[in-house]
Amino acid sequence: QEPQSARRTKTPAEIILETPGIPDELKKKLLPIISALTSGGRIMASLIARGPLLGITGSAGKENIQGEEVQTLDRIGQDTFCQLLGETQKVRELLSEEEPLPTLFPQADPDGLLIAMDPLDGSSNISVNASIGSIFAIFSPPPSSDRGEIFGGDKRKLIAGAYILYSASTSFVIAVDQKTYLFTMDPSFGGEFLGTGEPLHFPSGGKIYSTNESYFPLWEKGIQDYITWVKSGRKPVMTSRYIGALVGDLHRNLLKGGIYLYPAEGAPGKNHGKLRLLYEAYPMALICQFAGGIATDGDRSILSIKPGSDLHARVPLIAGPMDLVSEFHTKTGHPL
Ligand code: P6P
Repeated sequence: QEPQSARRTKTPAEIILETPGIPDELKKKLLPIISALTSGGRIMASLIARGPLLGITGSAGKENIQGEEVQTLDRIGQDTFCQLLGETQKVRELLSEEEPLPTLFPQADPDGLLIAMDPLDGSSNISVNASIGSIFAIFSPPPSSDRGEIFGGDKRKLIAGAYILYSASTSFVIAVDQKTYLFTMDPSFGGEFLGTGEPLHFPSGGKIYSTNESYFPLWEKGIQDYITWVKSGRKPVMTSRYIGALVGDLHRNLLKGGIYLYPAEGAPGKNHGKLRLLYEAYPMALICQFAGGIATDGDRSILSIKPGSDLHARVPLIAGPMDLVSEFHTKTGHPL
């Protein structure tokens, strides 16, 4: 019997319905969208769990717009979430890492929302049964006068960020109306996602840093000095944990307190790191911020970056609790 304090009894829909800061008009759009995300999460969790038996853990034999090898499950994730979100009639445009341009849903509510997604992030982990995730940024559309801009132009407003983590259990985390909530899929309860309804908050004093240190030679000196310091000069020193999937690394750091770093590589301005602004950094930044943390590009808050016309623009990403990210910025000479 789980201890009473850990009882998970609320669904994402119940949390959204009882959140005073979300206008009813927006709730009517968010509820079917969240239902589509959790339904897609159930489907993907089942396919990922049976992947080796179904022969779907390998490569799809082609590259996506990013020049990355597409895994079969990447395509299945793309098709699954695209269909489920389209069926809500509450999504006007869906931007995906897997497609160069947004998918348009002309039948949708003209005031429908815009969603940017990475349908399956960290897919190189699939074939070795390591954590992977799906990441979503949800935007309110521009005013009707600006409808012509692709994906809402710079008038779209980020209103929620969410991810699904496929791991030892399947988690659904959503940041909306200044709070970040965690739900866990209960396979014995029809795959419903249940949570306590208590908002998540980064623990302070964490001692974990997550980065791929093989890029150390490419980083600017300030970042090299910081990474050297956290392992030797800092009191207490930090320990390294890196799953190679943003959702898995950020989730552990959100629960235990840790900083995730994907710094820019090469000379400043030369390479903007690897992660995508619209469907990786933005949603993770909202999730961090509403859990008492912050995400930056090494200089400024991710949420202060106005995306340009490149919908697949990359940014460096430093994400975690305020104490560790502030410490990073102070040590690298860009105090917050
Ligand atoms: P690297 C996965 O491809 C991803 O986009 C993130 O999920 C992950 O944190 C990062 O890239 C891993 O990149 O260069 O360490 O393999």
